[in-house]
This record gives sequence, structure tokens and C-alpha cells, in this order.
Amino acid sequence: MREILFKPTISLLKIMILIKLGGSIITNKEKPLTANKPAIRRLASHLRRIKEPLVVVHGGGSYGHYWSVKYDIHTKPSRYNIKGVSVVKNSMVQLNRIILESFLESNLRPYCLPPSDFMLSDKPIVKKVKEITKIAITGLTPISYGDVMWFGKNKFYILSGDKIMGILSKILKPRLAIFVTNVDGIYSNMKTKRLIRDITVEKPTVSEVTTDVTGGMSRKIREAANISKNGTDVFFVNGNFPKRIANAISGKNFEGTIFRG
Ligand code: IP8
Repeated sequence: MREILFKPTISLLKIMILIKLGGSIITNKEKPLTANKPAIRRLASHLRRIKEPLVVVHGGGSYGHYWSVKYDIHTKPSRYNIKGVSVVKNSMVQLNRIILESFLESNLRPYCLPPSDFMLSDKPIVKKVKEITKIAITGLTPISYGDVMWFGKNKFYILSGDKIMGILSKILKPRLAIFVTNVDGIYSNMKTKRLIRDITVEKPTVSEVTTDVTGGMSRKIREAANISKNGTDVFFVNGNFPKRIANAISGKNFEGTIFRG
């Protein structure tokens, strides 16, 4: 069972770990509407061993991304096809449910937190965001996800899980932020697969990045750079080797990319 070492009375400063489970690792991106259940189970069983309050965000993969491409819905607020909005939103609830069930089986005590619970239009509701760490300290694991959101004036937009990582980090100042993907970290060159291990520069130099509907790797890098500039170390790890998440947290034998805060 996952036991939290921290008592609710302790200061809320830097005692939480924020993890983004990328769509590339929790779904089969080549196959529409297919969750990678074994990977989710494996990740859940490793996350359960973490002895610090945890907040999880997950991406859309072959659920939300698949439909947002089909219906041409993007991060820019606009009057999108409303059937598409509905379909994208439903698909994210479906994926979220799979994650919640797997986390519940692993005794992570998931606490479902759709981003509409703490966002108003495209702005965070700071008071609501601040509750998230408190919820995590109880031993529950708040789980949010990229989603299609009401913007106002009949407009909607896609809020990516990466953007949620940036928003939550800025307000909650986690001890660490970890992006879990299906690659080893950030490559300086996609062809040679040369891994960048340590990034401290203001603007990371990445020669080639893959792109998908909400920005792919380039958005993650931008968010990671901003999170680290705000004083939180950011790790990129390969979720096919979930032990690397524990290594990132313990600071021992880390394999992946670090953005130093
Ligand atoms: O996978 C996108 O979240 P992401 C969610 O974190 C949707 O970019 C609805 C496409």
C-alpha cells in the first residue's frame, strides 16, 4: 500500500511530485481508441511505491488526439464543430476512466480532476489549484488530463496536458516535474538519437522535434523550460522503463533528460 510520509500539517512548499503520463505511453498511438493497458498497469504499480504526495496529469494519445485531428480542433480558441467537441471530450473521459480504474486497482487512490474543475476559460482558478496539493497530501492521487474546454463566446479550445503541467507547476511549485514518454528523453538530433542529458540553458537547442495536434515534443520542451525557470527540476523519462521514474525521484542512476531549475 502507498503510504504518504507527510502529515497534512507540514508546509505545502515543494513536497509534491507532478507527473505527466504522455499519450505515447498510455495509448497505442498507431491504433485509434486503444489504451496501452499493460503499460498503464506497470506505471501504476511503480507510482504506488512513491512515498511523496503525487499529482498526475495524462495526455490524449489515440483518444483525444485522434478525434481532435478528425474534427480539426486545436489549442487556439475557436467555434469548432460542436459534435467534434463532444466526441473529443467523451474520448478523454473514456481514457481517464481506464487510468482511474487501473490506479484504483494499484491502490493509488485516484481522485479524478477534470481541468474544468480548476480552469475558467483559459485561466487557472488559483484557489482551486491550491487545493490540489492538499488533496494529494491526504494520500489520494489527483489525476487531471488534457481536454477540450469551454473558452466563452461559443468558442472551445484544447488544453493539453503539457500546458496543465506548466499551470500547476507555476502555482504549486512541486519538488519535481516528470514527463513520462515512450522515448529516452530529449534528443538533440532525431536521426542519430543523441540524447541531451542535462539542460540548463534558457532556450534549449533541439534541432528537430516531432509535432502533433497540440504541439508534440516542442510543447513539452517549452513547458519544461518554463517550469525549470520557475525553480522546479524537470525530468523526461522513458515510461517503458518505469524504474527510471523512481530513479529520477531518488536522484540516483537517473537515465533521461533533466532541465535544471
Ligand atoms: O496529449 C491533449 O492532451 P496532450 C488532449 O497532453 C486532447 O497534448 C483532448 C487532444
